Amino acid sequence: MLRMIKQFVLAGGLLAAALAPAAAWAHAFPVKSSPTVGAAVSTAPKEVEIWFDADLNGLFSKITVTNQAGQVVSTGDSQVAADNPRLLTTGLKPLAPGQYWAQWSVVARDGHHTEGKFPFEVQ
Ligand SMILES: [Cu+2]
Repeated sequence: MLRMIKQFVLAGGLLAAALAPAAAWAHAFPVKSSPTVGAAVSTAPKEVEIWFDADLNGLFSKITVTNQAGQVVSTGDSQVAADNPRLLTTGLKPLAPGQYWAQWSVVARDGHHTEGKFPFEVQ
């Protein structure tokens, strides 16, 4: 019986050791954004901000915003905030009412790439 418990504890310890690096090396995924996902805003935003759950590599991280016609309405290069390595921002041209997509493509400090997109609407 004691032997069984010892083996169980050992197996549990190994499992924890195997899981810990995976958690510490998580990729970057959005935790919130402005505008929020699927939002309908009455005032055209001047920028899109996305907060991630891991530090970003600014060289390889960007947000591209397009209108319904597929035209790019984001301006310049996306910026990782100087005071927050998890916040990525892009400027926007003046937005007319309509549907828009914010596409994000980022590389976390662990070197892993993730991407996705979400819609928002200007009323
Ligand atoms: Cu990763």
